[in-house]
Amino acid sequence: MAGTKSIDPAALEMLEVAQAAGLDTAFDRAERVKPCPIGSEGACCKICFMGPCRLVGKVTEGVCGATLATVAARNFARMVAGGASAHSDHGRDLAFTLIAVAKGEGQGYQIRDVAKLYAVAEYMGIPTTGRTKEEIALDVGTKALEQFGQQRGEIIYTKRATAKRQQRWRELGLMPRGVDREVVETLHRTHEGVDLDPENILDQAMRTALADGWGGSMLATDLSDILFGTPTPLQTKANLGVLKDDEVNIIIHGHEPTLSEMIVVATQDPELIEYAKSKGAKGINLAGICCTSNEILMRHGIPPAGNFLHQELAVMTGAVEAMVVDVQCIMQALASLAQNFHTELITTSPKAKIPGAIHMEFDEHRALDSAKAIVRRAIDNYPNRGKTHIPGFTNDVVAGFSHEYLRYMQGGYYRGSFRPLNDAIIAGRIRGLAGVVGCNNARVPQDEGIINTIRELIRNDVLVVVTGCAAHASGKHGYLSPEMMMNAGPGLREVCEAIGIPPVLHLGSCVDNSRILTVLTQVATEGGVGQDIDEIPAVGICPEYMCEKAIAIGTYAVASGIYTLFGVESPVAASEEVTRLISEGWEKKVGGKLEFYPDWNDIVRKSLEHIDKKRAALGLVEYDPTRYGQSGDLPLAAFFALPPEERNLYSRKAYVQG
Ligand code: NFS
Repeated sequence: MAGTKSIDPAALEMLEVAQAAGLDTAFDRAERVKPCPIGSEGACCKICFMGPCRLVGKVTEGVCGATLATVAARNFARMVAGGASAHSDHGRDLAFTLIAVAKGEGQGYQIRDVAKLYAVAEYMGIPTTGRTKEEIALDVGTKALEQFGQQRGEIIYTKRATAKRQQRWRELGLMPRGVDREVVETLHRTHEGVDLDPENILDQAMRTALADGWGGSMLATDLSDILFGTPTPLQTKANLGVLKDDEVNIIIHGHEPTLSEMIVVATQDPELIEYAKSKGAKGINLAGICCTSNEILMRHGIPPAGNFLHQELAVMTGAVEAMVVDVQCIMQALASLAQNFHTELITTSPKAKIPGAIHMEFDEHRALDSAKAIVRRAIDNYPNRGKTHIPGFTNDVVAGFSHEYLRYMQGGYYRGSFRPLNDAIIAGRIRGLAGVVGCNNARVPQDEGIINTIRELIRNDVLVVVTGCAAHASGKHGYLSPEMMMNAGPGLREVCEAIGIPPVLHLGSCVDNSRILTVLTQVATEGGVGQDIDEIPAVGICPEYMCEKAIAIGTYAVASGIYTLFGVESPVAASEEVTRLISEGWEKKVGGKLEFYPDWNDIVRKSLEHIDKKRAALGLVEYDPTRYGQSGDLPLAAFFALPPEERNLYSRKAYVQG
């Protein structure tokens, strides 16, 4: 049975442990708790108290007369609002942190990337000459905060889209205002008896998503880079095998880098390391789960223990002294599961408490003290550890490709550009681009859709970028290691060798999907492969989506011009009209469309068809897998003949920050 639940050997091993111990996981609950067939397809309306109305069979309208399309569109728009809120609220907290740091009140934090601070100040029209970095940071933080609540007019970062895209948004009335306003308006419009036109509701869903993608999320990415450093490639390992039998294991799980960054600092504190030794441990080992893991992976090389469905499995190793969580994607089941082990579940955000967990509130004004207290508590728990079972699976990972680094690696610090990438697409060495992103979902085998999709795409010379839990899946299964270029198609392999990259590039957490928007815009601006995102041979894929954030991301990807394919099932399948509106309808408007395919084979097929169609529309040479691959084999063989420690293709020294 376990074999159908995951393709990850570490997960399968832990599921056997769970079964033997009689412990329950999301994998089991997904079998027991059947999805509601009406709600799962978008046909349930529960926004007023004459209902809930279930629009199935002969029932074609609710008590108020709302049609199935209106109900499904409203449900969809509310998912977007929920997802956009989560990502953007995370961005807002980073603005508060930057302001605190600028005022000298952010204990332990500093401004790590001054070059990025200047770049962001320039976007925002904030003067930099003759000013200290703190003065600039204060203005940037304050301006960022205003962006969230901007009531009228276009938010600043939409200027970062191509001129064509901006024009399109303006003409369609999709140009977003601040995300707070868009979310509130979406909740208003989808209240009982307001906006009843499905198409109009879905337009507002796009506008709300854009306010996140080109607003809240993009700000979250930029402010994180300013505070914690813009990522450059780092090497580490991934999967549950990164936990250590003889050290204090702390897992940081959730999303916000403000917490995890300070925990990283605290775990490196010599005094605390000594304290851990005094308790019989050899040291302190930090690992991550979900997106906060991506944040500290790409900036510090902290190993990820796994993705969303690994959170319970990590606790079940019995080797985790503390699982420290902040916000988003945290299962309530962790609290009761942890009762079976010595593991302490520690919540840290005033926004996210869990019954049964220990709450140690994290305050960014005394961040380091808060982090040290948490680490100390974990150390104190080490002597309570019982029997452990750490599955011995890890894979090599290279992570941390920011769009800045991608530019840099294609021409150096002064002459960075996207020209080599565009030339490779034009020549057909690279067939096209794909972003594979998003979650695990306990209703489908863990990692199966993600990994099969990626494997087939790189085999077909599609360069893949990954974020979120799809990035963790890639890491766990070896897809983020340079050796993976052996499995890429011949043209893509040549490019990977020439630039020195794996065929699958880790771009960060889910808010960093905004980096994908930036990369695609820069590719369009570079020229030769279309003047706007919808003309580029590129797709967005979310094979195992689980939450509203994924729907929000998918929607801003589409509104930015990306053909976006989701796995699992469509949350609006009940309404043919809404299904048509978000696919063909949106394609006519914005050039991108949203489709759902439960079978990853369909996702791969549709993606390649789309990429080839876009290549043809641009008049590029037809993709031919036999055209390339001879020249590259020799250097590749020489590369792998090197001892592993000399195979580091990434000279980090050359990339000067700040
Ligand atoms: Ni994204 Fe991150 Fe993972 Fe899905 Fe959850 S961690 S913000 S939502 S499950 S990818």
